[in-house]
Amino acid sequence: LSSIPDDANLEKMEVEGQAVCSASSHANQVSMDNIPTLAFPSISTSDFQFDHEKAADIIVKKVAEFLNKIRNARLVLVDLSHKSKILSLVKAKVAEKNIDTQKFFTHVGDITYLYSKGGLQCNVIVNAANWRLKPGGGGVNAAIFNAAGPELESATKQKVKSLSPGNAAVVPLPSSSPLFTREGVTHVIHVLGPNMNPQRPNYLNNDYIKGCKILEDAYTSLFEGFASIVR
Ligand code: AR6
Repeated sequence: LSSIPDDANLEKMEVEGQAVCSASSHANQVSMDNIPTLAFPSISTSDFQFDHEKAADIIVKKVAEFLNKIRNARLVLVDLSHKSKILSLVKAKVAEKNIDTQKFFTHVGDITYLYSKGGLQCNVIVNAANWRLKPGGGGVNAAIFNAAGPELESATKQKVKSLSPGNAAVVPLPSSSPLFTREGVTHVIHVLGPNMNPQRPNYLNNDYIKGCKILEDAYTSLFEGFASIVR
């Protein structure tokens, strides 16, 4: 497989407000489109207030484990801003490890517009959900349920009623969903991470022994969910 635009290029393209622009980068992008790709947000580090440094360590560890097991797949960590602290931390930690940067990279953009605005084809996206799997609320959960339309809500209800912290649920997206037609997303994986926000359910009261274990479990189950789609 030829190379894809690296993270710096993707970010540059974003800064310039353009989709994948040059002919060569477009060709490279297209050649990578066959590889199953999972886009995921950083679980628990915004509304759930989980420590960024600890989360970054866990992301890098779990990504490395996944890539050692599954060869024909790529993972993309997504956040909305170039100033994202979690993206910077993960990038710095990845640089110290032997991780294939074509198989794992970061991307700045809205996870619900990866193809149409970022030129990045991702067939599976992850949602940092709440335990009731309710639309709305805020953050990436609200964005994904809004973008996917009522199809995601009904498909989710058929599959699963609630989630406990550290668990994930794979939901096939009906082909009538705008996320399917516009972005090429075939599955959404809902995951519930550990919560360090006293205003939210399952509050862990700063217990990072439990919290780190739950965050590791969350990444394990979401990557396993992705592997079950890829196989
Ligand atoms: N595209 C990409 N990344 C995003 C987007 C987006 N559209 N929106 C947010 N992020 P959060 P949590 C990033 O708060 O901490 C919800 O209300 C964001 O910058 O969505 O796990 C649920 O219902 C951050 O890096 O999830 C739960 O109750 C990451 O996504 C609760 O929040 C996760 O931020 C879950 O909290």
